[in-house]
Formats: sequence, structure tokens, C-alpha cells
Amino acid sequence: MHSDRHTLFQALWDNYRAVTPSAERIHTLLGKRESKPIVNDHIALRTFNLAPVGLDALAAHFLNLGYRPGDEYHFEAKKLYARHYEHPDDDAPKVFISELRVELCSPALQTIVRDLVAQVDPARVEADDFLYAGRPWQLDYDTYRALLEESEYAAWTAAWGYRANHFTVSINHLESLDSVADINRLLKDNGFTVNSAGGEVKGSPEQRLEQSSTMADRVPVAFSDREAVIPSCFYEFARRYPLADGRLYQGFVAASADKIFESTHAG
Ligand code: OOG
Ligand code: NI
Repeated sequence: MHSDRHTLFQALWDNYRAVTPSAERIHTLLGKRESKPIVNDHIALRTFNLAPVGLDALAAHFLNLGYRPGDEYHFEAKKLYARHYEHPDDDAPKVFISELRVELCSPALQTIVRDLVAQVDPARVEADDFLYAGRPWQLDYDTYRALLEESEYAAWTAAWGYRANHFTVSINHLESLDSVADINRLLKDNGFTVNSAGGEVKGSPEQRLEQSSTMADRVPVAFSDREAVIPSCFYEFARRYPLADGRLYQGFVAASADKIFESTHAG
């Protein structure tokens, strides 16, 4: 496990931007307008709820760095469970980790996913680089397609494995823009596709969180038998509002998250 938060997030960022060219471009675009570095609100990771790769095994890397568990979230239709983690240092990005509840899926999907996860050496899950190790199992294209029929989340996780699924720009820290609507305008003016599931602006000031995201890039990926172009990762934007005590809300909004998951759907 990493002993330093900054090295972990730098490695996650480098690995993420290598497969998310639009995030790299948007980050550069925003960077030119800002006098200070872009601050991340959170990152997200995906997994299956099976040992040795369940949510808690990924979370251990962050607990080790001083993170604490926050709220939990349930996504019944997508068969997902999630929890967020936050750090006492306000500058540290929050971490949103979700897992597919494999036992609720079809017997065929369960067989495929159990077979993938059985290939993972438990010791490897604790290694420094596991959270950006990519796919730790063999996967052929037809198996990816079979997963996609039932669960886009399962297919994405099988294909991409362990890496940040997205980084999220903190709009609160920007000088040149202050609303999600303004970000969405900038994105569209520059040719990026905004996820419109449930509306382009997700959440509200009353919910203390407004968010938007790009649709995932589509990049070539090597499966064990062939290469194919599939959705990779996306970029997200979040604006938080204060609670009664003046402190910014630090949680997530399940109804918004449910739609943000769809940023990796084929456009
Ligand atoms: C996570 C989706 C939820 C948020 O900010 O609510 C999310 C994912 O797509 O893995 O990131
Ligand atoms: Ni997010």
C-alpha cells in the first residue's frame, strides 16, 4: 500500500489520463483559465463484491492513508452498493467506491465473474500499485460482450479492472467558472459530449451537490483474443453547497450517482 497520498493520486491520474484523452484536454483547457492548479473533488473506483477484490479491500488502501468511511449508497436496479471515504485534510479528494452485488445477477454472469476474480492473487490486491493495475485477469471479447448484455457495469469493470473510473473537478475551487451549467456550456462549445441521463445538471442546491460529467471516451483495448474500441473513463464536475453549519456537504446524492454511472454507456 502507498504510504503517501500524493504519490497514489498522481499514479491514479497518470494511468487515468492515458486512457481518457478528453479529460487530459479539458484539464489543459481549464488550466489555461485558472491561476491555481485544478482541485479534485473525488475519484471513483469500481469492483465486484467478491474476495479478494471487494469494496473493503480497495478501501483498505485509503484507510491506510488516514481516510474515514462516509455514507453508503444503494442502487437496486443496477445491483450496486457504494460507500464514500473522506480525509480530515480538506484538500484530499474524496473517494467513491462501488461494487456489483454478484449474487443478485444471473447464474451465467456469476460464473463468468467468479472465474475472473479467481485469477487474482490476494497478495496482489494489497500491493502499492493495485488500484491502478488495470485488468488483473484474462478476458476475451465474447465474454466482455456477454457481460455487456446484462450489466454495463460488470462489462466495464471486467475490461478495465482497477483504475480511477473518473476524476472530478471541484467547481468550488475554480476562479473562471462557478456553475455546472457554465462548465457544461464550455464543454459543449469545445465539442465534448455531456452525459444527459436525468438532465445535464444532476442534483440541486437543496441536495447540496450539483454534478455533470462527460460521456466516456472510446479507445482501443486489447482483449486476450482481439482488439476492440470500447468506452473507457469520463471526467466529472461537482459543485458543493454549505450545510446549516456553514461547512460544505461532503456526501453524494444517490439519484445523481445512478445517472453518472451511465457515463460509460455506449453513446
Ligand atoms: C460512480 C458514479 C457515481 C458520483 O459522483 O455520484 C459518482 C461510477 O460511475 O463508478 O461518481
Ligand atoms: Ni463521481
